[in-house]
Amino acid sequence: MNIQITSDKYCPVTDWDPFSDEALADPFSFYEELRAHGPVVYLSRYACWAVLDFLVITDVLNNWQDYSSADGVGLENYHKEKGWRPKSIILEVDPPDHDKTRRVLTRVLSRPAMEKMRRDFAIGAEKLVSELVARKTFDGVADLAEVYPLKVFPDAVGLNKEGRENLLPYGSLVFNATCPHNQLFENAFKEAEPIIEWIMSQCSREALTKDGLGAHIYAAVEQGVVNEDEAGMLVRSLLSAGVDTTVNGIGNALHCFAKFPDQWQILKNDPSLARTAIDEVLRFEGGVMSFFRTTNKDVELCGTTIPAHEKILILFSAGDRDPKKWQDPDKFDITRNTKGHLGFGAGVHTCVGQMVARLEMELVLAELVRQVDHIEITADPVRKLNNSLRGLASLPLRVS
Ligand code: OVM
Repeated sequence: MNIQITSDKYCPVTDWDPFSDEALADPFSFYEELRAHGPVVYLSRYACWAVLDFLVITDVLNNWQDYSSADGVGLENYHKEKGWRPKSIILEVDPPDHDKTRRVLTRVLSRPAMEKMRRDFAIGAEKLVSELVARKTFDGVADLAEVYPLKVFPDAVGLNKEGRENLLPYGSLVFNATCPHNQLFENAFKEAEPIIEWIMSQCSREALTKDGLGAHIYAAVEQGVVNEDEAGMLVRSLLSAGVDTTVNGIGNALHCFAKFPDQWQILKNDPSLARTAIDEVLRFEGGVMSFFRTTNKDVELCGTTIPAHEKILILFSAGDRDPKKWQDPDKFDITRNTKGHLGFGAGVHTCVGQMVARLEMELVLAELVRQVDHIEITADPVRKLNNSLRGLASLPLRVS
């Protein structure tokens, strides 16, 4: 990569493309190279700034006043242009608007709902893992990571049984769209219309069962907290953020434990480590690799002046490998203190659905710990490239 320092930006300038296939496939070596030049760099290709250091990232994420989400968390700048879809009323707004919608989802995902999900999801995990263990060889992504969330989560939301094959492509759209209109973006949008249409049709009150998370969102209308349209938009948020992310989470977890059998043995010996193991998977592999913020005013960040209404790329996955924060950051170590990792973000927008994601990952891991001694990779894993998500398309496994 070509790093040049120009005086007008007062920070390193690079033409590196974080959304190139090469960077998305293995971002970590690039982060390291870039980090050596400073915590903030200017990406000339996209006319935006990027932040790499854990502390700088958490400062930015905690300062929603200056670093806004309201102009979108993608490269598209709603201050200047229209987005590809009506913007999310929870992700792409700042307080106080954000707090109102967030409270609705927080309540919908509160303890009684989680306890019900735990009971239902546990049955699904037991059944699926038992089937796969009996088969011995399977694809960790196509047969497990994609199957499990796509069964349990839409059931919990209260979605129709038909059309669920649209959920993953929609996730792919949503997360590819936070970035430039590159080939990945174009591919995701090739046949997008029927997918978007199906998703929107499932967000209405009538389309949902009477007792799922979706119906609970609509209950907030009766309480006068949100209106009918807003309730539909919050269902859309669940469907946007709740599927692809957990598929990758489970796939990445399988990948880590297959790659590092010593860590699998540590987990087998002490299954109570499952929770930190999940956090370490999220730190080590990352979930969402990057999102943007937009400056609300001229700001000074690590000595660099950034004008108002400019985009800043938050490289969560770089922060989670920052050696100033993490000892031996490139080591997958489920016994480390993972507190503060950026796998679910940080600040007011920290993932509101993380208990659901954790639950799914935990139940799958727990079931594997119970039934499997060894996990081994039988052929090269294939990466699934996405502009903001890190995950696999295929992970051939043998378990015994
Ligand atoms: C949303 C949403 C929430 C989190 C992540 C996300 C782009 C979307 O509310 O639609 O991915």
